[in-house]
Parts: sequence; C-alpha cells; structure tokens
Amino acid sequence: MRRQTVEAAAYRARHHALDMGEAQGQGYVGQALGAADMFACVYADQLRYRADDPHWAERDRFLLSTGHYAIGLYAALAEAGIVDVAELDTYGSDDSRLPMSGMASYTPGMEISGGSLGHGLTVAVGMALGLRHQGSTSRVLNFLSDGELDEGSTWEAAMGASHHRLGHLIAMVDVNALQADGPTAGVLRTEPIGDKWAACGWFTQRVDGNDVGALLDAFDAVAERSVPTGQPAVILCDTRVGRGVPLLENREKAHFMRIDADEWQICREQLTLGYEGVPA
Ligand SMILES: Cc1ncc(C[n+]2csc(CCOP(=O)(O)OP(=O)(O)O)c2C)c(N)n1
Ligand SMILES: [Mg+2]
Repeated sequence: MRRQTVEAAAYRARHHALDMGEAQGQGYVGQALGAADMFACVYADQLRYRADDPHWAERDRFLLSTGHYAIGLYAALAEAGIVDVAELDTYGSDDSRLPMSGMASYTPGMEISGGSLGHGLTVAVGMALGLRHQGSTSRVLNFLSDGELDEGSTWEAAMGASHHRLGHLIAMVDVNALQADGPTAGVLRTEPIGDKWAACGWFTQRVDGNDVGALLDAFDAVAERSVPTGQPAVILCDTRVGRGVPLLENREKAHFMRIDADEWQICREQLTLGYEGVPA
C-alpha cells in the first residue's frame, strides 16, 4: 500500500515534468523522470512538512543542491500541495517562481539555491548542526547528483558529518552515470562510490533508484540505524535518465533535452502505457 502510494505520486510527477518541459520545448526533463521515484519517496513517504506553511519550524529540511534538478522538485512540490499544479507550465519562463535552476527566494518549499554544484551537503551539515543545537528533532535530507561527487567540498562535508555524529542527516545521490560533458566514468571516475562514503564514516546503502520498494527499505534501514547511533546515512541510487519514457531513455544528448513539438504526446503515451504495465 505504502509502495503503491509512492509509485502513483512518482507517476503523476513524471507527467508534471513532461508538461513543464513542453511549455518551453526543453529542460532538464531527463533528470526529473530519472529521479522521480527518489523525490516521491521523500515527499509522499518520508518528509515531515506542512503544505500550507513551508517555513514551519518543525519541518524536515529537504535540500536540493543540484539546482538544475529543480524541475523534479517542482513536480514533487506540486504533488505535495506546496505549489499549484496550474503554475507548473510557467517553468523556465521570465518572472516565473519556477526557474530552470532552483532559487530558494523564488519558490515556496525550496530551502536552498543550487546552481553552483557541490555546496548542498556543506549547507546540510551546518543546518543539521544548528538544528541539533536548538534541540530540534527535524531531519535534514540532501539530494546530490553524481556530478557533485567531483567536488572536494562534498567530501569535506561528508567527513564533517560523521565527525559531528549527524545521525539525522541523510544524503541521497542520483547515480545516473551522466554529467553535462558525458558519462560520469569518462569525466572523472568516482567508483567505487560506496567505499568512499563508507570510508568517510557513513552508513552506506546502494539501491536501484527506480525501485520504490528498494528505496523505502533503504529509508527504513536508516531510521533503524542512523538516528540511534548518530551515523549519517547515504542512499546511493542507481537511476536511468528519462526513466518511464523509452523515447527519452535512449536520447544521446540527455543532460539538457530539446524535444520536438510532435514528440511530447508520444512521451505521454509511452509513460502511461508503461505505468499500466503495457510494454511500449
Ligand atoms: C561548481 C559548478 N561547476 C560546474 C557547473 C556546470 N555544470 C552544470 S550541470 C553539470 C553536470 C554535473 O553533473 P550531474 O549533475 O551529475 O549532471 P546530470 O546527471 O544532470 O547530467 C555541470 C558540470 C556548475 N553548475 N557548478
Ligand atoms: Mg549525473
């Protein structure tokens, strides 16, 4: 039941992502589709929040350090009732509250701005420390991309989190094996990723990031382990860019997609058929 609820939220979020992309004919649609299951687990299952009060002091914090993934977060915020579905088609247009790269001051529910990659985890560590000083029980979740593992600041923050025993801090990494300049393996080899996080002292799990059941199991393991022991947790999520839309899963230029006017409807149909269990 819990799994089906999250899967349904992810499915609707994927449709939102296509609608947002179509308004401009382009966008970071592949990332939104690939990470939809991760975002849905967060907003439909894990996060403590109040839709009508995004600044509620007792909320859990979700920090998107990967600014260009904002489209995926907007889709999840719409599902969560924090942003109106009707506003989504302003994505990326002038004066929109939903710019292509996430801006905290523009969007309700957006905790940090993220265009400059590799800073999110550092902010998350400071926030987690601050919340603990205040006696808060709020958790801090940080979403990173695999490209952000190229940044030294990410690893400084990772060492700091285990040093300070931040068991209420969870990192989620979208390991889509892709960066702006091509496959991650060709830009800078980051494998074995799990060993690196474990060496920094983190409770490390690696799952299929497009398998909601596996993601929920990983979150359950974190709740059992990290909060009592104070060991920060990372969930490494292997995902596929464009997941759910075969036409986009196989795009060569997948980092920033331009999609022709006549392709959007094909994308929607493929998404719907796949969700209903009919092979495209
Ligand atoms: C500090 C910094 N360096 C470089 C960039 C340029 N840049 C924008 S997206 C991107 C790719 C990063 O990898 P990832 O987020 O894994 O890409 P994706 O999976 O979305 O294709 C880069 C290098 C940036 N935004 N910030
Ligand atoms: Mg990537």
